[in-house]
Amino acid sequence: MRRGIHYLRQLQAANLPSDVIQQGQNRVIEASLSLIREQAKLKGQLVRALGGSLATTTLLGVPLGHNSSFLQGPAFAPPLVREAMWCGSTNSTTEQGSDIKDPRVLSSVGDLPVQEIRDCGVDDDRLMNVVSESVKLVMEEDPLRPLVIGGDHSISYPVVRAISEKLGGPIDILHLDAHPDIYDAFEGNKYSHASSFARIMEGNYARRLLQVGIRSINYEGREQGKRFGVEQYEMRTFSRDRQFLENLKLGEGVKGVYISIDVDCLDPAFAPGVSHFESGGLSFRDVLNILHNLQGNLVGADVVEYNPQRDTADWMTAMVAAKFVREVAAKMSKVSS
Ligand SMILES: [Mn+2]
Repeated sequence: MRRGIHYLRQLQAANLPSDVIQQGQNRVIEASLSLIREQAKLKGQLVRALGGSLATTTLLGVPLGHNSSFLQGPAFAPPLVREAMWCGSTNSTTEQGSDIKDPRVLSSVGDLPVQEIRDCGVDDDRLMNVVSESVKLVMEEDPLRPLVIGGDHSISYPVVRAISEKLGGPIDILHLDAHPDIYDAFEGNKYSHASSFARIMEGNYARRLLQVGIRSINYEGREQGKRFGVEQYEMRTFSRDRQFLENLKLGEGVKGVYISIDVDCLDPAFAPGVSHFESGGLSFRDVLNILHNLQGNLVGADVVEYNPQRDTADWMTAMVAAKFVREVAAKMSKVSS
């Protein structure tokens, strides 16, 4: 059972009453959220004491891979991305001059213990709510703003939902991906990584959804795109669209801008450590040009679908994902020196 729950069956086999199991699950979830909450409180206090920050990007790892349709390696991504961010082969200054060693630019609340929660038999309806709760705990602490390290793309739904609910209205989303991830329920799974943007659009959490890098899309993907008014920019017309995409202004009249980066938006030549090799993609510089020139108030972001089990021996794609995280972090933070 791929999406199955490993230890719960053993618990049931031991004839434990369901209320015992449920109370245990509640305690594990509460303990998990306490760890995130206390880290967020401490980091918020620290940043406020230092002063001068209107927005501090805060990393939250969500090591969840079981909603993938093909491989589940993204569950192992967050620690490797974190490690690559501080790799001694490079320095801590981003291309536009922010220093990610400044705790007002970049902070962290650690990783949500997704596997531990699942091992207690918690189902996805509940797990997705826990992901949302963890994002809200970060946002409780002004000026922290969440940058989530996935995980497969299913996490974008609970993350965007949390941000929209917390801010009290829809946001604009810039979604970089080879795939539109907008199936109604891929292979019957409404939480599939291929369905996250259908859930987001159904919930009215986004006003505009711009999908960039698309090159694996079928009839349902296009129909769902039309149904939800999605702006789909396909790779086959990228040379024509480039000018527009490198001058985006988003988020005006709504609560802000969210950026979701699936590492497979890149051509696999640039990023082999992904589950779905889809040739004909963006270069890393194409994405940075779009990102650096984007005008808008970033309120959250994710970098998802890095799959360490597909990476090269020298962790090349971990460095790619880490640079995305660093550059997005610099873009989202607002620090006066
Ligand atoms: Mn993708």
